[in-house]
Amino acid sequence: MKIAITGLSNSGKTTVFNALTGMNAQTSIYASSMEEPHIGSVRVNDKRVEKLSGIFKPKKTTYSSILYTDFQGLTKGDSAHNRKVFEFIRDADALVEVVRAFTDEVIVHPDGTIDAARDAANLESELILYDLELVEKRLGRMNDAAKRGKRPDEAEKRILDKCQETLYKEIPLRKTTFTPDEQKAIVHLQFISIKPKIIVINVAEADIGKAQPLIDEIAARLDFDKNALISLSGKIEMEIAQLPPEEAESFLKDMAIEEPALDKVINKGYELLGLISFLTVGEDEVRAWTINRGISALEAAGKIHSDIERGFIRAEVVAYSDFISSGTMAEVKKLGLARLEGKNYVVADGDIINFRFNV
Ligand SMILES: Nc1nc2c(ncn2[C@@H]2O[C@H](COP(=O)(O)OP(=O)(O)O)[C@@H](O)[C@H]2O)c(=O)[nH]1
Ligand SMILES: [Mg+2]
Repeated sequence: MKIAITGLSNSGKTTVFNALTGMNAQTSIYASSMEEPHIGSVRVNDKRVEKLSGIFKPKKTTYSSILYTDFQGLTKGDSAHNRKVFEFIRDADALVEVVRAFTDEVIVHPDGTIDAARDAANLESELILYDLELVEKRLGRMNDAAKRGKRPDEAEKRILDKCQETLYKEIPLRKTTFTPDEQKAIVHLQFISIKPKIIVINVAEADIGKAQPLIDEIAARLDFDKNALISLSGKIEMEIAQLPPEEAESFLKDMAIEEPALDKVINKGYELLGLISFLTVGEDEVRAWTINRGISALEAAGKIHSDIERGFIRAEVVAYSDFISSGTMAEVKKLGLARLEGKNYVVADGDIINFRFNV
């Protein structure tokens, strides 16, 4: 999964990037003209993988991972600059948008004052504007082609009209329901406002855990999903991410932070994107596989290898909790907790799967 961090300059994007990746990229009090993006991969701390690895003692343990990118800030009203930023993040699966709520005289806000709800609204508008340009360019090209006698693809035109209508109302495309066919028809356009978005409110250290009013305000003003709003202190979280795990834990307690930003954002990302994990175990490898909720055992097999999908016979499935309560695979089988499932079985989060296949 690829997540792009975005937001205005000096909102704390790079600080949050460091908090989420444990890296130490240069932050700055000046609006940076960074040309090279920061890119960092981080593993998804899945307790189940850890536990299974302890039991099977495999040669290799593989967690899912997330790729974060941090690029230049967006600028209100500068669509040429923003286009460059959006083109860089157009293949991301989701956005993490940082809005600034901390005050610090030394760190200039590009619009002069601190107003997180205003910034969130402005950023949403920039996403919408970019997509609107994209739609209009596409429709314009279709029109030109029609003038030259080429019959337009009516289905695509209908969907583009629907997008345009939504965007005109200043509604991001993520709030529109598309049929699976419509989704397929527009996926190549790589809209930005269609991507699931998490808004991270970067609060001052003293405001940790006190941002509910701000969360409510932003949710109301943007008609934004409250569940996708997170508040945290980028600065503190960045410090936490640099600490060895034991120290981090006591620091979190001291600061009354329930869950570090790193886990919070990943969990929200999984939830918003509808992702789950299934697990494979053995002496060679214990591994987590990230998939979309609702996919079949056959498709899950294809995630591992196309041969396993092609030669699929059955999926031997054990729920993680059943395995843990039984202790060993032999015990699981004795208790009748291992199931043989067919191609169409819908994989559940935490399924331990052994694919039987024949090539
Ligand atoms: N006081 C305070 N300063 C912060 C916080 N987050 C970031 N900063 C500072 O704000 C400045 C800009 O941060 P940076 O991450 O470089 O912002 P970016 O331009 O969005 O990448 C840096 O000096 C950071 O140390 C925070 O939560 N509290
Ligand atoms: Mg930066």
